[in-house]
Amino acid sequence: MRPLHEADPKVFELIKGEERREFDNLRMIASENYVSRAVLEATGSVLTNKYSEGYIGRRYYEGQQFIDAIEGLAIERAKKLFGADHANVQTYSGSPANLAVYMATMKPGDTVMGMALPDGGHLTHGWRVSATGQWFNAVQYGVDPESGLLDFNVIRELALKHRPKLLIAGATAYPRIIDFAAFRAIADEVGATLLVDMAHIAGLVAGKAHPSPIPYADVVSTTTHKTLRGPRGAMLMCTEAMAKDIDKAVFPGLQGGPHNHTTAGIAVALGEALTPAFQDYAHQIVKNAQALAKGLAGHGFRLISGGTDNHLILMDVTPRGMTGKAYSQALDKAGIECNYNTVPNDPRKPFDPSGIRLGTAGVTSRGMKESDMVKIADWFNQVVSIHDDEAALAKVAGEVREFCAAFPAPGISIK
Ligand code: DSN
Repeated sequence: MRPLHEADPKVFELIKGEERREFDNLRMIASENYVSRAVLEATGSVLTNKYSEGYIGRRYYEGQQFIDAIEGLAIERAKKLFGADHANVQTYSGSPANLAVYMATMKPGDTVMGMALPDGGHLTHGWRVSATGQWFNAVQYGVDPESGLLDFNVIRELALKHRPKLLIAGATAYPRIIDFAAFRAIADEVGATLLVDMAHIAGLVAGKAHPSPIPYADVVSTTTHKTLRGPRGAMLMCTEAMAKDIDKAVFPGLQGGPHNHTTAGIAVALGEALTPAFQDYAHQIVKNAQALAKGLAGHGFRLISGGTDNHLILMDVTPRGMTGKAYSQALDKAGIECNYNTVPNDPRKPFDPSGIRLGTAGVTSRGMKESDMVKIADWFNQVVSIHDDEAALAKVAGEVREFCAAFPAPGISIK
């Protein structure tokens, strides 16, 4: 019955250290956020004790009186929030969710077409080191190297040539609105199932700050922990026509028992996303990203596609004399967290590429606004000139810490 700090002080101290770190730093990794206290409580609940293989009313274990109701709430809220016909909230995370769509729509060796990882796609969109690139015939499209934009003439030509069974739209590092209608038209022309992976932009879609893929896609996959601001997890939403195949692919096709504590956290996050305040939040994320983009461009950084329509910025830092890795490591020492990233047509290797990727979901959750982005852009600029001066970087980290202290962080009790 002992609390964690008594039962296992080592783990307790490490968690406290991470909490402090998350409070003191500008967390600008585009796929991260801060969940609410309520989501944390649901995720850290006794629901972790329960097995419930199967679906509501058809389980392989007894004692589902509360689990069925929790899963039902998550499903109803997902359907309402996104206007979907059907939702499956059991997938463990984004990669297994995408794999379930492969299983529901293809046999090994069939052709999938998705966005290449170095151009902003995801591993599970058919990249060669992933099971999706090894077990399927993966054809990859990219972005135009000059504009950084999707070129639908090229994508259409590729689809007509290879006739994929599954066409995937969606990205992890694409700063512009994705034209889902254009993908739908290509899928129809070649007879492909259209999967939209909206993991990065789900919160923006929920808050009506980005067009929804639901009217266009046969299946939509999403993680729940990025702009949507829920626990680490994922969901699949699809048409009635695909519901049975999707559910069968998730369980028993790929998974056993769902993680019920995560399902409860997802239900709570979806409830939060259904409020008017979440719409304001989603729009503020975009306003902040645009203000930050303007500030960074003003400091001479080369922004891929020239700016952003969503929560993320991808920029080539080599014109400022840095590589992505050295720069992101220097930023981390200065209390600003992002990740190094390839840029379209990157001449450098993925482990030390030309760019960095950053996002505004986390800082917006702390209540930061456009004027704060100007200050943050100035720090990005300053870190270039002091990147190998440990003392100067530590001084900026101190300023960042002081700045962050004025913004409460959801889920974190430090004040
Ligand atoms: N790994 C995630 C990201 O950082 O974008 C995508 O799943």
